[in-house]
Amino acid sequence: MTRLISQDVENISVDLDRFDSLLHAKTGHTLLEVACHAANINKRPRRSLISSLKAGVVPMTSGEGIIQGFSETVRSILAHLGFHAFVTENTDAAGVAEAFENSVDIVMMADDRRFVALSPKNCQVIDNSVATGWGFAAGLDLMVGGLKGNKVLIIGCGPVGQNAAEALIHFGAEVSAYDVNHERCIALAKRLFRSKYVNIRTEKSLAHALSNHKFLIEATNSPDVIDEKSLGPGTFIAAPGMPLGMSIAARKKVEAHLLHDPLQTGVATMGLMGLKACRPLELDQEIKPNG
Ligand code: 2YH
Repeated sequence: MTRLISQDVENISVDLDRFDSLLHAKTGHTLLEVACHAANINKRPRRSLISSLKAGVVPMTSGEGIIQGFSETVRSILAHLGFHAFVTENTDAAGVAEAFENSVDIVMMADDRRFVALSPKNCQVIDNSVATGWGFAAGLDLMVGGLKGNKVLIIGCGPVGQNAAEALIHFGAEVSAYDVNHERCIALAKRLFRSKYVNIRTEKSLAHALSNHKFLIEATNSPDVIDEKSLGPGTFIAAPGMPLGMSIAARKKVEAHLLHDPLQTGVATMGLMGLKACRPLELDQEIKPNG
């Protein structure tokens, strides 16, 4: 699992409008719309409904400690989408207490192992790995104009890759998976068969798998896994992995069809999943024709 560093997040807050424009140019959709698609929210929620959700972001000093700018960046991504978000003045337990005392709908916090949004009112946990897997799969679905019936290769079967697999199945894709540890592929395939009665293909050779796929999820968290020779000009990649698992030349070759960010898609999807958890009836009203 990758721990972000302050350089990963330092420019995100000031660059959100540009990020959104680029995302729109690649997918035809904004960050809010990609996150809605990931959270299975079919209609863009009213701004007033989004702003009714209060999110407290709590800095956590445990383990390797605070990442400079992390909490403020999470807050700014949520605020960019219209949420009422704030960073608590206190850290750790005191910060959680402060969030509760301010009647938050969700508390967001990350230590070295998990990054979660907790909904105190209905005891729901939204995990960043789940949201990131669904967010990037949703982005790929929108970028290619629908994955239904299309083959998609997942590279890296860790928590984000596993959740991307579930999302891709939901979007109707035919999923193949590769991991340097082939046992992880087998375990994922078995789990998906048990839980969804869906068969996915497990790949032993990355080079062979890449030659057969133009739609990819890169979730390895390892640098330089994919080089430019493995990619055609028509390859589309959603890459939640940090660092990006592509050589500089590979990145340049597919830049126009590459979705990659350290925090934006995952946090935005956590926010929309949080809205769904906390305002289900209001969201339901919005999609009824005369509601
Ligand atoms: O980056 C991380 C972990 N690798 C989370 C993994 C989730 N997939 N955590 C961020 C730690 C933030 C820090 N405790 C802070 O600034 O609050």
